Amino acid sequence: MTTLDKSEITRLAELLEAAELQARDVTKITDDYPGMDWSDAYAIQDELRRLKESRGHRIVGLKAGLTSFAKMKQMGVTSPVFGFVADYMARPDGGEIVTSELIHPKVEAEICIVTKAPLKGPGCHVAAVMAATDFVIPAVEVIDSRYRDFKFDLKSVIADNTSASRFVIGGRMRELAALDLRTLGVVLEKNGEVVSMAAGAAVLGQPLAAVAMLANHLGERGQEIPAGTFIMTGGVTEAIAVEAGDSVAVRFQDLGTVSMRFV
Ligand code: OOG
Ligand code: MG
Repeated sequence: MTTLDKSEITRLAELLEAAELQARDVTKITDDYPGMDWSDAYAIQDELRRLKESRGHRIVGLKAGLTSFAKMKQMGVTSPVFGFVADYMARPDGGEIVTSELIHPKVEAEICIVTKAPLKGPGCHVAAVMAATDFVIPAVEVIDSRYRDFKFDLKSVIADNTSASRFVIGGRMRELAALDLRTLGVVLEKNGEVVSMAAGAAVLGQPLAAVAMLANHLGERGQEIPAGTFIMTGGVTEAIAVEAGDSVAVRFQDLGTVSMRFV
């Protein structure tokens, strides 16, 4: 049950989508709706998804966010959030990202998987995720909160589809059995300088735990993760602000490098 009515949910989804498409920030929606709850927040995100699908966009992946201690500390929150990525957000490895389309972009390094079997909560755990993992692939997510100064609370950021904006899949795919995701090192470079490093364990002790949480979150709502789903497990380091002129390369141990230029 939501506390907001259907017309308010639609209005807020339209407001957030307009902010995204026009690259204009807005104040966080909990300022106007302090009583909104978790189901309102996800209902607004679901409406945002419907708006995109109704315009012919396809949802091409799911994401967990705020799954590492570095990110939770950076954003001042204490629990993960879940969202989606759409086809128009994808950019090629080594390609350009146009900053005039964005408000205040930041990059984050993400360990991702593609599933080969459905995952359904409640009760989904890391071993079930292992059994359902087809392969591991690295990505860089460009997040761009629609909220002024990137300041939000959890409900506002969920409604804003967890700041999803652009993503670049790159490097090379590997079988899960060939990797130790916990010790997998990640080095994030901006303009040739190392700006952040971490290992996979930064994400909930084991990045696959983020996928189990996502399956359990969807399970509560009667949904599952279908086979063949691309899933981003959340930034391993804090997010790094970028602007036009910056180039970013993220080196993932055993998974290659993902790079892009901001123009
Ligand atoms: C929320 C999105 C977080 C991640 O990987 O932690 C996210 C934000 O920090 O704006 O995508
Ligand atoms: Mg992310």
